Amino acid sequence: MNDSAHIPLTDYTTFSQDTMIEKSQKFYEHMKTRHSIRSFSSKPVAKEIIENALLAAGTSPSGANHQPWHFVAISSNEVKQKVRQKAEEHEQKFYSGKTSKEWLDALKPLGTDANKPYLEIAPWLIAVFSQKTGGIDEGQKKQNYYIHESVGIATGMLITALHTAGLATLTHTPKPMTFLSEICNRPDNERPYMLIIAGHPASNATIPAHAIKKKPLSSISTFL
Ligand code: IYR
Repeated sequence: MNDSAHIPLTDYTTFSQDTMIEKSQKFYEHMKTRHSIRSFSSKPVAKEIIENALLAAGTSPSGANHQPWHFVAISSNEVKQKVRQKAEEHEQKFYSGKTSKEWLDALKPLGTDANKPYLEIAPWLIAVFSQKTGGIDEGQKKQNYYIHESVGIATGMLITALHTAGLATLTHTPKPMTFLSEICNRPDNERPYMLIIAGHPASNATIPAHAIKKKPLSSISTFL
């Protein structure tokens, strides 16, 4: 097939308006039950579930379809321990001194601190990397475009896929995150974007009341 060939769209599904309304409502109800979880169970999660979620994330739209992402799925206890140790080192600095009072105050309702036991307890950590260069085919070194937008959408789709599979997640962004490149042995054209913790919630997991307060539609949207 030549580079500019187009193929017929054959996998688009049409629904009645009533079905569309029902599906959109159900999806909203489903997404309302996604919560950032900070207390995980060590119950194992099959690799196949993570693979399927990553395949779903890989269908994300991206600049020039270059798919400028790489996901490192970590289940090795040894690697998880390294990640926890480095992340906690950075978080200790974040929470004791170098962060503005305004930022620390904003985090108070979440009850977070420098301790991140879930980085070892949860069965999976998924380190998301963005690629400055790549291209659509393996091994290319072309410029990538709209990298943050593309990786952001793919990460959102990953979280949605994991949630839909029945897993709890946490989006974690230790600052700085460069240690993830070293631990995961990633090449120079990649930057760590986010760390997703995935697994089952601990039986006594709680969520901050602050986190379920979502802005109303009238505040997050305008219809013209
Ligand atoms: N990375 C730190 C701090 C933190 C920052 C924000 I913005 C959050 O929404 C939550 C936490 C931590 O994980 O504790």
